[in-house]
Amino acid sequence: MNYKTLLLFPIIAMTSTAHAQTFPQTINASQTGWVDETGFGNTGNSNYLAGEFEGTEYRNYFEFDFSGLFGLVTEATVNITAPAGAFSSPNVAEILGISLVETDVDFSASSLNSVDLFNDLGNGNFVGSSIITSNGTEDVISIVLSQDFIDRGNSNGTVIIGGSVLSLDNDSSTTEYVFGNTFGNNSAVTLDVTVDPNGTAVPEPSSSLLLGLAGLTLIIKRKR
Ligand SMILES: [Ca+2]
Ligand SMILES: [Ca+2]
Repeated sequence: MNYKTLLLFPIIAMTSTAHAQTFPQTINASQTGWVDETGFGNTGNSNYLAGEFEGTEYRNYFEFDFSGLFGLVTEATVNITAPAGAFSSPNVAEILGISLVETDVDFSASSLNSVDLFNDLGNGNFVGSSIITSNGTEDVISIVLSQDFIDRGNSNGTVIIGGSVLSLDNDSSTTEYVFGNTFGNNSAVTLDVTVDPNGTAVPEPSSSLLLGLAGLTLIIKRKR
Protein backbone atom coordinates (compact mmCIF):
# COMPACT_ATOMS: atom_id res chain seq x y z
CA MET A 1 0.00 0.00 0.00
CA ASN A 2 1.51 3.33 -0.98
CA TYR A 3 0.95 6.72 0.68
CA LYS A 4 -1.59 7.74 -1.99
CA THR A 5 -3.88 4.85 -0.95
CA LEU A 6 -3.47 5.74 2.73
CA LEU A 7 -4.43 9.34 2.01
CA LEU A 8 -7.79 8.24 0.55
CA PHE A 9 -8.97 6.65 3.83
CA PRO A 10 -9.76 9.89 5.73
CA ILE A 11 -11.81 11.10 2.73
CA ILE A 12 -13.92 7.90 2.71
CA ALA A 13 -14.39 8.10 6.51
CA MET A 14 -15.62 11.72 6.25
CA THR A 15 -18.14 10.71 3.56
CA SER A 16 -19.70 8.00 5.74
CA THR A 17 -20.05 10.17 8.85
CA ALA A 18 -22.04 12.69 6.78
CA HIS A 19 -24.95 10.18 6.73
CA ALA A 20 -25.02 9.50 10.47
CA GLN A 21 -28.27 11.36 11.30
CA THR A 22 -30.84 10.59 8.65
CA PHE A 23 -34.58 9.98 8.41
CA PRO A 24 -36.87 8.26 5.91
CA GLN A 25 -39.55 10.08 3.93
CA THR A 26 -41.93 9.19 1.10
CA ILE A 27 -42.99 11.56 -1.68
CA ASN A 28 -45.61 10.96 -4.37
CA ALA A 29 -44.79 11.39 -8.05
CA SER A 30 -45.83 14.90 -9.12
CA GLN A 31 -46.35 13.70 -12.72
CA THR A 32 -46.87 10.30 -14.33
CA GLY A 33 -47.73 9.41 -17.92
CA TRP A 34 -46.49 7.95 -21.18
CA VAL A 35 -45.17 9.14 -24.55
CA ASP A 36 -45.59 6.97 -27.65
CA GLU A 37 -43.01 6.46 -30.40
CA THR A 38 -44.51 9.29 -32.50
CA GLY A 39 -43.67 11.64 -29.61
CA PHE A 40 -47.29 12.08 -28.50
CA GLY A 41 -48.32 12.12 -24.85
CA ASN A 42 -51.58 13.27 -23.24
CA THR A 43 -50.71 15.17 -20.03
CA GLY A 44 -54.31 14.66 -18.83
CA ASN A 45 -53.80 10.90 -18.76
CA SER A 46 -51.78 9.67 -15.77
CA ASN A 47 -51.56 6.06 -17.10
CA TYR A 48 -47.88 5.00 -17.17
CA LEU A 49 -47.84 2.20 -19.72
CA ALA A 50 -44.43 1.08 -21.00
CA GLY A 51 -43.72 -1.42 -23.77
CA GLU A 52 -45.40 -2.33 -27.04
CA PHE A 53 -49.15 -2.27 -27.54
CA GLU A 54 -50.78 -2.92 -30.94
CA GLY A 55 -47.54 -2.25 -32.80
CA THR A 56 -46.72 1.07 -31.07
CA GLU A 57 -44.05 1.50 -28.43
CA TYR A 58 -44.80 3.48 -25.27
CA ARG A 59 -42.38 4.76 -22.65
CA ASN A 60 -43.42 6.19 -19.30
CA TYR A 61 -42.26 9.11 -17.18
CA PHE A 62 -42.31 9.98 -13.50
CA GLU A 63 -41.47 13.37 -11.99
CA PHE A 64 -40.43 13.85 -8.37
CA ASP A 65 -40.10 17.14 -6.51
CA PHE A 66 -37.35 17.27 -3.84
CA SER A 67 -37.99 20.93 -2.96
CA GLY A 68 -40.25 20.11 0.03
CA LEU A 69 -37.57 17.94 1.67
CA PHE A 70 -35.61 19.45 4.55
CA GLY A 71 -32.07 18.32 3.84
CA LEU A 72 -30.24 16.29 1.26
CA VAL A 73 -31.41 12.97 -0.15
CA THR A 74 -28.82 10.21 0.30
CA GLU A 75 -30.80 7.13 -0.88
CA ALA A 76 -33.84 6.70 -3.16
CA THR A 77 -36.14 3.84 -4.15
CA VAL A 78 -39.03 4.27 -6.58
CA ASN A 79 -42.18 2.21 -5.92
CA ILE A 80 -44.43 1.66 -8.95
CA THR A 81 -47.88 0.10 -8.50
CA ALA A 82 -48.66 -2.71 -10.95
CA PRO A 83 -52.40 -3.48 -10.78
CA ALA A 84 -53.77 -6.91 -11.71
CA GLY A 85 -53.41 -7.24 -15.48
CA ALA A 86 -50.60 -4.68 -15.68
CA PHE A 87 -48.34 -7.17 -17.47
CA SER A 88 -48.90 -8.64 -20.93
CA SER A 89 -46.29 -10.57 -22.88
CA PRO A 90 -45.68 -13.91 -24.58
CA ASN A 91 -42.51 -14.01 -22.44
CA VAL A 92 -42.28 -14.92 -18.75
CA ALA A 93 -40.59 -11.61 -17.92
CA GLU A 94 -39.69 -8.24 -19.41
CA ILE A 95 -36.84 -5.92 -18.41
CA LEU A 96 -37.69 -2.33 -17.45
CA GLY A 97 -34.90 0.25 -17.62
CA ILE A 98 -35.13 3.61 -15.84
CA SER A 99 -33.17 6.51 -17.34
CA LEU A 100 -32.67 10.15 -16.42
CA VAL A 101 -34.55 12.66 -18.60
CA GLU A 102 -32.55 15.59 -19.95
CA THR A 103 -35.29 17.03 -22.21
CA ASP A 104 -37.34 20.02 -20.98
CA VAL A 105 -40.96 18.94 -20.46
CA ASP A 106 -43.92 21.37 -20.28
CA PHE A 107 -46.51 19.50 -18.21
CA SER A 108 -48.86 22.53 -18.36
CA ALA A 109 -49.43 21.85 -22.09
CA SER A 110 -52.43 19.61 -22.89
CA SER A 111 -50.22 17.31 -24.94
CA LEU A 112 -46.56 16.47 -25.32
CA ASN A 113 -45.26 16.23 -28.88
CA SER A 114 -41.59 15.34 -28.81
CA VAL A 115 -39.80 12.40 -30.39
CA ASP A 116 -36.70 13.66 -28.57
CA LEU A 117 -38.53 13.12 -25.28
CA PHE A 118 -39.61 9.61 -26.32
CA ASN A 119 -35.98 8.79 -27.15
CA ASP A 120 -34.75 10.34 -23.90
CA LEU A 121 -37.19 8.19 -21.86
CA GLY A 122 -35.31 5.09 -23.04
CA ASN A 123 -31.75 6.28 -23.63
CA GLY A 124 -28.80 7.89 -21.92
CA ASN A 125 -27.98 7.63 -18.24
CA PHE A 126 -29.72 4.57 -16.76
CA VAL A 127 -30.29 4.91 -13.01
CA GLY A 128 -32.16 1.66 -12.26
CA SER A 129 -33.74 -1.45 -13.72
CA SER A 130 -36.04 -4.31 -12.80
CA ILE A 131 -37.20 -7.66 -14.15
CA ILE A 132 -41.00 -7.60 -14.27
CA THR A 133 -43.21 -10.69 -14.39
CA SER A 134 -46.93 -11.37 -14.57
CA ASN A 135 -48.87 -10.56 -11.40
CA GLY A 136 -52.30 -11.97 -10.56
CA THR A 137 -53.10 -9.35 -7.94
CA GLU A 138 -51.88 -5.79 -7.36
CA ASP A 139 -48.13 -5.62 -6.85
CA VAL A 140 -45.60 -2.87 -6.21
CA ILE A 141 -42.32 -2.85 -8.15
CA SER A 142 -39.54 -1.28 -6.05
CA ILE A 143 -36.36 -0.15 -7.80
CA VAL A 144 -33.31 1.30 -6.05
CA LEU A 145 -32.09 4.35 -7.97
CA SER A 146 -28.45 5.32 -8.41
CA GLN A 147 -26.48 8.28 -7.08
CA ASP A 148 -26.87 10.09 -10.43
CA PHE A 149 -30.65 10.25 -9.84
CA ILE A 150 -30.10 11.49 -6.27
CA ASP A 151 -27.59 14.13 -7.41
CA ARG A 152 -30.00 15.39 -10.08
CA GLY A 153 -32.85 15.76 -7.59
CA ASN A 154 -30.67 17.43 -4.96
CA SER A 155 -29.23 19.95 -7.41
CA ASN A 156 -32.33 20.67 -9.56
CA GLY A 157 -35.18 20.34 -7.04
CA THR A 158 -37.18 18.26 -9.51
CA VAL A 159 -36.07 15.20 -11.42
CA ILE A 160 -37.78 13.26 -14.22
CA ILE A 161 -37.12 9.62 -15.01
CA GLY A 162 -38.28 7.55 -17.96
CA GLY A 163 -39.20 3.87 -18.03
CA SER A 164 -38.76 1.72 -21.14
CA VAL A 165 -39.02 -2.00 -21.82
CA LEU A 166 -35.52 -3.06 -22.92
CA SER A 167 -36.51 -6.61 -23.90
CA LEU A 168 -38.92 -5.92 -26.82
CA ASP A 169 -38.77 -8.60 -29.53
CA ASN A 170 -39.03 -6.27 -32.59
CA ASP A 171 -42.14 -8.22 -33.61
CA SER A 172 -45.11 -5.83 -33.84
CA SER A 173 -47.58 -8.73 -33.79
CA THR A 174 -46.69 -9.60 -30.17
CA THR A 175 -47.90 -7.26 -27.43
CA GLU A 176 -45.40 -6.79 -24.60
CA TYR A 177 -46.16 -4.25 -21.93
CA VAL A 178 -45.84 -3.49 -18.24
CA PHE A 179 -47.97 -1.07 -16.19
CA GLY A 180 -51.15 -1.43 -18.24
CA ASN A 181 -54.43 -0.56 -16.43
CA THR A 182 -52.63 2.07 -14.35
CA PHE A 183 -53.77 5.40 -12.92
CA GLY A 184 -50.94 7.57 -11.61
CA ASN A 185 -52.99 9.61 -9.16
CA ASN A 186 -52.42 9.73 -5.39
CA SER A 187 -49.77 7.29 -4.23
CA ALA A 188 -49.60 4.87 -7.19
CA VAL A 189 -45.99 5.91 -7.80
CA THR A 190 -43.90 6.99 -4.81
CA LEU A 191 -40.28 7.62 -3.94
CA ASP A 192 -38.87 6.40 -0.62
CA VAL A 193 -35.92 8.60 0.28
CA THR A 194 -33.40 8.80 3.08
CA VAL A 195 -32.81 12.43 4.01
CA ASP A 196 -29.77 13.85 5.76
CA PRO A 197 -30.99 17.08 7.43
CA ASN A 198 -27.41 18.27 7.94
CA GLY A 199 -26.34 17.44 4.40
CA THR A 200 -24.59 20.04 2.33
CA ALA A 201 -24.48 20.29 -1.45
CA VAL A 202 -22.58 17.39 -2.94
CA PRO A 203 -20.17 18.44 -5.69
CA GLU A 204 -20.75 16.92 -9.12
CA PRO A 205 -18.61 13.76 -9.62
CA SER A 206 -16.32 15.56 -12.08
CA SER A 207 -15.60 18.49 -9.74
CA SER A 208 -15.06 16.25 -6.69
CA LEU A 209 -12.63 14.17 -8.73
CA LEU A 210 -10.83 17.36 -9.73
CA LEU A 211 -10.72 18.50 -6.09
CA GLY A 212 -9.32 15.12 -5.09
CA LEU A 213 -6.69 15.27 -7.79
CA ALA A 214 -5.79 18.83 -6.79
CA GLY A 215 -5.40 17.68 -3.17
CA LEU A 216 -3.18 14.78 -4.16
CA THR A 217 -1.05 17.07 -6.33
CA LEU A 218 -0.53 19.42 -3.37
CA ILE A 219 0.42 16.52 -1.09
CA ILE A 220 2.78 15.05 -3.68
CA LYS A 221 4.44 18.47 -4.09
CA ARG A 222 4.88 18.75 -0.30
CA LYS A 223 6.45 15.28 -0.17
CA ARG A 224 9.10 16.30 -2.66
CA1 LIG B 1 -32.70 9.51 -20.78
CA1 LIG C 1 -43.52 -7.26 -29.74
